[in-house]
Amino acid sequence: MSDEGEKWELTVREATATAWSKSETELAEALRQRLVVAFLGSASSGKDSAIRVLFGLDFGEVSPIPGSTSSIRVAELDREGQVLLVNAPGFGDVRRDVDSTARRALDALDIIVYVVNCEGGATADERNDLDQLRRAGRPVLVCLNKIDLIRTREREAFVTATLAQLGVDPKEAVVTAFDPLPQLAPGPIGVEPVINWIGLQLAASGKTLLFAKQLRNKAAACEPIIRAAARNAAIAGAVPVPGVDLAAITAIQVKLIRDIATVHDQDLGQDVVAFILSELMASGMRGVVRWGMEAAKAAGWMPGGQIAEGIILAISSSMAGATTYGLGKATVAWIQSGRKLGADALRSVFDGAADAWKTETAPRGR
Ligand SMILES: Nc1nc2c(ncn2[C@@H]2O[C@H](COP(=O)(O)OP(=O)(O)OP(=O)(O)O)[C@@H](O)[C@H]2O)c(=O)[nH]1
Ligand SMILES: [Mg+2]
Repeated sequence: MSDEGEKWELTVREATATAWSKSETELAEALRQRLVVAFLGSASSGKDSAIRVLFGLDFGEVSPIPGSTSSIRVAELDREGQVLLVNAPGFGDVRRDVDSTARRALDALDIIVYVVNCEGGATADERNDLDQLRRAGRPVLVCLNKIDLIRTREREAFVTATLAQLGVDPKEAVVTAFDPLPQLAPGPIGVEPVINWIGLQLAASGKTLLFAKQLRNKAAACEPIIRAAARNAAIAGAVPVPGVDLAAITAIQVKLIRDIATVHDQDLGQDVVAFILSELMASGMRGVVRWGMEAAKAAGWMPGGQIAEGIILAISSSMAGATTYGLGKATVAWIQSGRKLGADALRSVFDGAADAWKTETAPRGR
């Protein structure tokens, strides 16, 4: 290995060691949290189907906790009882019908997923429900479910009209088919946007990891975690190249790798994390740095080799985001390959993802 390569690896190892104990504490804290997610909505709208496709769980076979009634069931999703699911019709005040433990769960709701059956459109009862839930001040995601039953060319107009009827902002809604008819759709629709919305919503309370751990689709579960890390890295704005202060960015990336492992029910040692970081970032970095320079030249930012200070900042922030996103996606690929994926394959996942992030976050109209 070249001198520069060795120096780089040492720097990464030191930065990883520094970030390790902080990430240990943060991980433990995140896993100590409690989470309550409710699936509400009128009869047959698709609540059980949503739970099945998200968590890989047949809610009907989970025994409800005491205090639940047949119409409002509360169940523990994990053995430790930290994650509770509520499954209830949405009409009126659902708290009325339950007692003790179940009521405490309802009082601690973190997220409400309100499932509407597209077939037949929205009803006044649903509008009232949503008004009431919003007044209670909980985040509510509206799923316009069974979209497969609406003709493709009518969908857009239908969705716009239905959301207007319900008084729901399109940003608070996802179009879904949790259990589509096989002849109308090859598989569920809208599951990933639902996971992303909930994951990003839970980031503020630090409960995203607990939620992600319970999901069946681990790659999708990691997406909001990777996105949040990439955004934080972009804010930290440091460029992880040799010679530049690595501390802030490495702390975010070490935490990211450990979170991804946790979602997959795995535990990676400090050595392995340092290895992933130095391997991926060192090899991926050259391309990313080149990209930054090319972009700056193309934009006419480097007249005579001079770069204005503000522009360097803009590039480095964007690179920190892109490399962190690439790192997250490569880590998922590596873990899902049973830790077998080779360096070249990893690098190509890294490059592809970093590029996708750059395209997605590039300022428009330039
Ligand atoms: N076509 C279509 N059917 C769906 C979809 N989601 C659910 N269904 C069907 O709708 C029916 C009701 O789904 P459930 O998931 O049991 O709905 P629920 O809200 O739990 O119903 P209740 O508990 O009875 O209130 C089932 O036959 C599902 O297969 C969808 O996206 N498309
Ligand atoms: Mg049901």
